[in-house]
Amino acid sequence: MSSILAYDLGAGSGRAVVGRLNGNRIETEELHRFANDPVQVGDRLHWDILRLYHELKQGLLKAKHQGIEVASMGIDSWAVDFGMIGANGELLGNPYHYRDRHTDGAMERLLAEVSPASIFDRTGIQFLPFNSIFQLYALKKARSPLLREAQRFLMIPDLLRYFMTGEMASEFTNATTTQLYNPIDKQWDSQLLKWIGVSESLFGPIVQPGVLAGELRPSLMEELGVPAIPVYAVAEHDTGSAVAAVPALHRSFAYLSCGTWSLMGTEVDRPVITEQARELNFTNEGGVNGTFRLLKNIMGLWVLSETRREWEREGRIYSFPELIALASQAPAFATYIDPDDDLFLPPGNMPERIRSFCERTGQKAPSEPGELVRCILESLALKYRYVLELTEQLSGQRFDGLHMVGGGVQNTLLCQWTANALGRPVWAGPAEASAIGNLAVQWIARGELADIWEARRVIQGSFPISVYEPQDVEQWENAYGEYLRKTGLSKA
Ligand code: LFR
Repeated sequence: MSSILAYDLGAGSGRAVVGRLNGNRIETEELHRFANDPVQVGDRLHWDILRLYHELKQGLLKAKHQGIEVASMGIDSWAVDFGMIGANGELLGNPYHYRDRHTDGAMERLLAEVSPASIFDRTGIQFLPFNSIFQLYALKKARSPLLREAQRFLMIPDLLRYFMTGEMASEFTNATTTQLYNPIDKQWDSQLLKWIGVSESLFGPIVQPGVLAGELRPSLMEELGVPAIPVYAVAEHDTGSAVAAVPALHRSFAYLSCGTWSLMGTEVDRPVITEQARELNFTNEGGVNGTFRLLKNIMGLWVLSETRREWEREGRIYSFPELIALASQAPAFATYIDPDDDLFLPPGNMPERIRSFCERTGQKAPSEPGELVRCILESLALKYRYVLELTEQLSGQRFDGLHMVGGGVQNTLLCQWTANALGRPVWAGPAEASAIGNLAVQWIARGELADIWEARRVIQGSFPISVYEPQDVEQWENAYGEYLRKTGLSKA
């Protein structure tokens, strides 16, 4: 039984997970877990990319020390962010964090020159102010020296894979999130690059998940004292990997990948590039096996973690279980937010912003921690209902329930409230979906699993899935009406 390795980097933490396939059962073991703390320097917020690379090496060292022979490996991470490689093959500068404010106003500025329809028709990608297209446009407008010197654009997992192997290639699932990839022509879109004034020569070949993309470079093997390990391009966008691991047994299913972000939608065979999809701001991100993820970003547990961080700054330390306990004791349905309001995107004082949202919308502002957390979690559950109904409209399907995967499934209160808000069951698990999807793509590439559907069957049989049946449906139904009214969202 061979051991393979998945690196999964989230916006808050990363992990190295070893997977073994034992007949029809997957066994996983977390070898290494590490924090991913972005670093503010002056006005700019960066990823600590070299530290992350250091942590990847620690994963390999831990495997070696435990006598694990790693047969292959793959890396996935959050999307849209990138590094630039210069003429000498070295990284230029520190990659920006997608929540950095250098992109403020860039999307509006570009959309005043080029119509949203002409960008959406070429990409099928939702408009998020931090998409790589707007980051690059902001760099261009700021006359960033980065663009003058750059020879190659590499997204975060491509970059880390390059550090490890010395080979440069852009992986498909993550490439689609740039909003510069054209899924009809199946290549980088030259017209879009012309519009933003960025040279097409920066963009290299695109490889599909499952392609063997190199092996550890000799200097790294020597440094760590490890043998040559094959490195696969997996679904390098973490959401792509997470959805590959949804334990669905049939073609038509709805998912919620729940972590820092909440990504909700369905899997489709072809991108849905229609006026309705553009108006609802849905996206079509590339998936495994030629599929696409018709989904919408919801701000997710970021609002909660950033709220907790604010309290921490004030010296009030709460664990997540403590916050959940406080929320469950606070009064129900008191105030609501739309987590997707622009207010909540950048890092900062979330309790204050939640209060200002409530004041703006004529609601009594929550003040106690339990009230704030209750407001966030109820609002998320209700927003999930809103987006699920939009997904149904857009895809012409009706879903019997919702598959919820990712770290958010550990929040049992959120799982239950989501089932209540939807009036449908929630099937929660696995929590480590991205790492498992990363492993699954490697097993398929290695010929150990037949295809994505066999992978999903095996995942379904290997990990516990908790079922949440809806409760208090009538109260939640009433709350949904109130929610739409108070947040100003119109009926789906
Ligand atoms: C989730 C995720 C989302 C993407 C956001 C920013 O981790 O990858 O899919 O929209 O992070 O990159």
